[in-house]
Amino acid sequence: WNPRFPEGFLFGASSAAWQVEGATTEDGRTPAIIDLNSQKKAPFVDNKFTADHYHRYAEDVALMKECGLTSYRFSIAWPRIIPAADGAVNPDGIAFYNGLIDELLAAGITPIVTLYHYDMPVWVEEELGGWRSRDVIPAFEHYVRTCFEAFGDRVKYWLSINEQNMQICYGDWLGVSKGVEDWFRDKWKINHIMNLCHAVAVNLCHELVAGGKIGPVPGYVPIYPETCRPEDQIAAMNAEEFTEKIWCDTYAYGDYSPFLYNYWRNHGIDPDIRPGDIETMKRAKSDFLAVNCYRSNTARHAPADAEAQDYLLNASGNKGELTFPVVPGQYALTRNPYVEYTDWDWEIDPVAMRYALRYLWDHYRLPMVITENGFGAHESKSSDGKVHDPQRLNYIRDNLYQIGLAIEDGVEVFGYNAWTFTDLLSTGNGMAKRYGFVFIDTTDEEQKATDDVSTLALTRIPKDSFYWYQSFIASGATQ
Ligand code: BGP
Repeated sequence: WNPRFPEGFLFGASSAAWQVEGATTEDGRTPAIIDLNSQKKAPFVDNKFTADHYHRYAEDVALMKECGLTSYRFSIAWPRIIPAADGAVNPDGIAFYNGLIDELLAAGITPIVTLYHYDMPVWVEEELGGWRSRDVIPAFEHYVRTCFEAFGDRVKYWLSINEQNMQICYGDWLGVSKGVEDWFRDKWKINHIMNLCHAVAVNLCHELVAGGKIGPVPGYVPIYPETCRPEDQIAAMNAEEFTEKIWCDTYAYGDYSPFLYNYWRNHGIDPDIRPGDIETMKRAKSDFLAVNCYRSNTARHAPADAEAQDYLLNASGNKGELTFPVVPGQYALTRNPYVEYTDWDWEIDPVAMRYALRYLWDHYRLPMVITENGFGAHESKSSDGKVHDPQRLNYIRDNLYQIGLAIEDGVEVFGYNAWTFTDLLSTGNGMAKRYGFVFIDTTDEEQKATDDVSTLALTRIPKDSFYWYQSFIASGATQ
């Protein structure tokens, strides 16, 4: 295999503040909505320690350098920067990210920074009404302006909102639907407010960051039709529209698609679009698409009189516990007999990566960077003290191969950031579901049993996939 990646292609890894930092009550950080969501649901664990990246980032960056990473995608925690309703900037929050950014740059690693990855401050939720209220827009604007002014001299790649599509599709799971009475209708108002915040971030970045580039981060899951039955093809198109295309169209064109306007009209939905909104969105031209892609889905026709079924994700890691959704008249998702599944019933389908890149390039002609792709697994140290993760190694290798093919197909991709560098908190499964190139020697139980992070070793142990990625990057893959 001779992968051909363009000169300067970024090989990195990815994380999110609330999943990796810990130190949730330190140095002025106030609670985020996702902290509360994490604590409330088993088997969620709270994020007070996780990988303790907040205190150990220098050690983590040294390991990134050893691995040969050339980029690191991480997020800034809004409640660390603006902890309270008075809008005062927290100097300790600024100092933490300054330290991380400088450490990365000194190691030759390009920072790629997400502005919003699920950690809205609780004060925004309680005092302004969260994503439900347009009052969030000036608060978000103040926060992102602060970030651009503080870090824009050194950070040139910015990401607006992580997986807005997944937040709207799975509102309860990601904490966005709190306080909403009629989710079916009102999620479109929330979505519109998020689009305005995205636009504010794009426009401000272009104004304030010299040479800055910014893009959205859709979570993209290619949808295959189950058979060549024409109705299955339409079902796959419906699923694609309702879970991702609606969002990508809006980012690319600055307006909602005729498909979506039509859907709103047919269902009597008012997304509360006000004069000037579409102009603001149209002015916000993304420089690239940041793509999170892990897997594929398969759709079949669902007649209008089919029984509706919610998407019940597998939260246990016992294979086979997932329940596929049925949306009457639109689509039903189903199992794909041609691919293997992880213990959490995620399709192991590297070809989906090539499909995603081809599809998005064909539709939007925006350069792309992969900001998430990875393999979640149950893991522990083996008797030799090492952590062997052959499934992850194969998965990452096969995904890179498919990216290489997409590039040969003519798609413009400038980087790959695997989820994730060190183990960190999974959205739904705490430390029970691990993704890292580097093992963090701790369990949820150990973290729960203490309130003092200094009692946890949290030793970093590079896994087999770390050494594979290291040799892959060093092998001159960037020719
Ligand atoms: C993405 C999120 C990440 C991360 C990843 C893996 O959708 O952006 O935050 O968690 O999914 O998901 P999980 O942790 O549920 O396996």
